Amino acid sequence: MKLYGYWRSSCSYRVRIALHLKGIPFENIPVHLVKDGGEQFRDDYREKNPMAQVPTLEVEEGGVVHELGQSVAIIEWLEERYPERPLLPADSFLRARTRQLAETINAGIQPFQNLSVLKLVKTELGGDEQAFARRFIEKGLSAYQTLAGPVQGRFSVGDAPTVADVFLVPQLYAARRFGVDLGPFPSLVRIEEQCASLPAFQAAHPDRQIDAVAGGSGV
Ligand SMILES: N[C@@H](CCC(=O)N[C@@H](CS)C(=O)NCC(=O)O)C(=O)O
Repeated sequence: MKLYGYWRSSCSYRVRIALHLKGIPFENIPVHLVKDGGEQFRDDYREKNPMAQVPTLEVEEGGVVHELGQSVAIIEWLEERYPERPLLPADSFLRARTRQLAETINAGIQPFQNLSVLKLVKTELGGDEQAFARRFIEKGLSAYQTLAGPVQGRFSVGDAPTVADVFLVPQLYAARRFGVDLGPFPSLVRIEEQCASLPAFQAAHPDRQIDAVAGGSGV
């Protein structure tokens, strides 16, 4: 299995966590989002992912190569194909809440902090792209903290890591990069600490990836 991704892309980070939590071996193939105008725009990469985004998971089964994009679709596929070590709770309402938490980040925050969107905000609209991203991050994290309140245990939903944590941890990493004050989100930081104690989350951390740049700036 090959994962095309970028060390500090939050969507790539989500898939790395899921793969490590499920104990699935994979090869990490870096796609640099900035170098040479962005390797995601190269024709050979667009053939794998027509949205020109990371991550893409490449899976070969029965002599057929499948290229999957969109971290939600990838993680849902992993959950179906590798049901042992589940990342969704058994109860249907808790499963729905877990997906709601993940979507609060996936649909409610990440698109508004994405590189190409921030470039437009800055260069075409003349806006402060960092402040723009912070608005959505703070709104989304606040909703997440409220929604997780009644269902959280050591992790976002109960006492085992779920898809919600797979989305939360990369989002908190991104929040810090955008200068968001995490003071108002103490329960999320506490959940993040629990996650950080697990080897799967440690192995997936951006700083541990082969394309990581020490003290890197930009994307
Ligand atoms: N909804 C997609 C979003 C993918 C996405 O936005 N990827 C970002 C990095 S996290 C990207 O490739 N950005 C490059 C660009 O905007 O040019 C997912 O969850 O995989």
